[in-house]
Amino acid sequence: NESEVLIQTETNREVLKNAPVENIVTAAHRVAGRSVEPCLFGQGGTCCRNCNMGPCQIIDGVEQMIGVCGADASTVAARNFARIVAGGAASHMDHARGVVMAFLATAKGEAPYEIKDGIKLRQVAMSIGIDVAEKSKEDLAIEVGEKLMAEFGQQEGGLSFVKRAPKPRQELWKKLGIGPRGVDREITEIMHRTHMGVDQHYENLLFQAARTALADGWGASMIATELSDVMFGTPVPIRSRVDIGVLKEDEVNVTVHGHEPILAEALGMAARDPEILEECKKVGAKGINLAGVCCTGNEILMRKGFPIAGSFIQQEVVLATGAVEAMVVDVQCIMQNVSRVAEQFHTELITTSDKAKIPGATHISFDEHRALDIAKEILKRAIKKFPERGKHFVPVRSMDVVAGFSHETINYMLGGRFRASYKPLNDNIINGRIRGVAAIVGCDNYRVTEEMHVEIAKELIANDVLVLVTGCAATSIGRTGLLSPEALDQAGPGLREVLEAVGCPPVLHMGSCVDNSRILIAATEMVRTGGLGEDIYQLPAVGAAPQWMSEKAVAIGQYFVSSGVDVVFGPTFPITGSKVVSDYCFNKMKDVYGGSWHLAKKPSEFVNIMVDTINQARKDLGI
Ligand code: BF8
Repeated sequence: NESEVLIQTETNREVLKNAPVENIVTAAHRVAGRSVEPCLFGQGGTCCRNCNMGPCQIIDGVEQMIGVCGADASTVAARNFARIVAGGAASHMDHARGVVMAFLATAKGEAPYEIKDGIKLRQVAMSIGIDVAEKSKEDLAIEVGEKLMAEFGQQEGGLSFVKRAPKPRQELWKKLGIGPRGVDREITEIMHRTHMGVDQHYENLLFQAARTALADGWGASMIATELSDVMFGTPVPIRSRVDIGVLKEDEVNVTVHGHEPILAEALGMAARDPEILEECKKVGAKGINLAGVCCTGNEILMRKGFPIAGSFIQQEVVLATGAVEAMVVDVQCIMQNVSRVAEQFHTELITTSDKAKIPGATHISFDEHRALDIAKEILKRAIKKFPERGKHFVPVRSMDVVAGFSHETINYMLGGRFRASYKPLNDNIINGRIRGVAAIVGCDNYRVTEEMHVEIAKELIANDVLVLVTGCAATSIGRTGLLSPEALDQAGPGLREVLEAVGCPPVLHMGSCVDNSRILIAATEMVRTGGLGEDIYQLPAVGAAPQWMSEKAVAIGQYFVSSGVDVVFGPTFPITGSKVVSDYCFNKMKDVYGGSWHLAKKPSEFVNIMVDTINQARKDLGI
């Protein structure tokens, strides 16, 4: 029923109404057109498909409704939850592996990138116990890369970056037996322990889920962020634009969609190559307009200022403009339907990862050793498509954003006039000008109203809460103007006073989803600076993913909870079919980690939980 289709964002509605091809079908239409309701057993986490005696659908408390093997709702929900975390963490781990491989190739002079941030390289090296004295940038980079690469296959011992966490936190993980041993090992163990007839205690399963999530946040994601910064430059504040209106009439529009910065950086380099510009001229285009979709967009926005054409829920609509010559994708969050929408236009869909092929797409295998040549080949294909652009509709709407708030930038900008430090931030929290810090992260999703991220962010800044954003939440908040210093007039008086003095927006864009690791580092720095307790759980800080969609979001949420942060998810959470596991995640984890999961549906519920959590932490600190 067309009238029930909830098309999110004004721009999406405008494009679909004016698209040159009628009846473009997007995820929003498919949600409305579903003939069966989503399965409640699946939604609550109590459908077990882990062996072929089933599938077994289990209702908590109904005696005869246990699995054929006898598994009850708590076992099944915990097993399924652990597998979700494994899926999410694996994505970040494989992403990080790709970054380290490109990093090593770069250090050895075998890839066309460079080691851009020598200062950060030395800081990273020292933080993982490597002696930096008298080593060339390249030699040091090889040593760092090899040490971190070895941690993927490591069987025993800890991960280097875990040692950055506050000492009491590390001791807690040790006591609980959940310090990650190797990046890849924890995933294998989850898959083993959730196989039929292995681990059947929900708490034990959830400890392994926590350990795997920590291997993601304090391992893989941190490796990806840190080495990408060293290789491509640590973000500093940069102005750009977001929303579909960034597509250009007179340029070859190439959207790059997915996650790994290695491909996008190469396309960025190739887009400015004289040979490519010459080719553009030949077809009457002024140049290449490279625009991001999803987290790849955040990566090149933060570091290079390239615009973002769309978040997750805009990926099909970006193509529905008929103005995109090529959509180049790598991995994660790419809907298969982009292929069908592309086919309705002149748009070429190009897959580049051998791990991710899509029927109907052209596959050009990307290899960092030949990055620039491959990027040029891709752009030449896009340029050839430009003369074929037929009827199209490019909306006017796009919004100014300031991005680039790495933890180093926050340190520098909020750090006072004389030297970079978190002390002024802590002082402003202690004196109450800033009530606390909240992260709004994760996906956007067709299951909820479009304004969730925005309404929550607005309410929080009005309450003097400093808001940090990453992922598609950052893009959707960016579309409404909150990522620009002009939005400070919507902030509470204390927050406004602090941020006005340094010219910061009230909502700070910290990057892609792997860049949630920047928030872990910022939190650790706040603890280390003093005055706000000895461990992360004491900070007046909270996280939320109000429109989560992907397994990665759950892995991220779990590493925050296990690091001591309260995290609010909604509108559903995949363990609610088991009362025991719900009680454990929503209550008992607070005793175990100092932070727990929370569930909310409406923006006002999110805000209440988040502000209450911050107020309670302030009270406990006596500030
Ligand atoms: O890693 S926020 S929809 S793009 S999963 Fe995907 Fe979610 Fe967007 Fe990035 Ni993150």
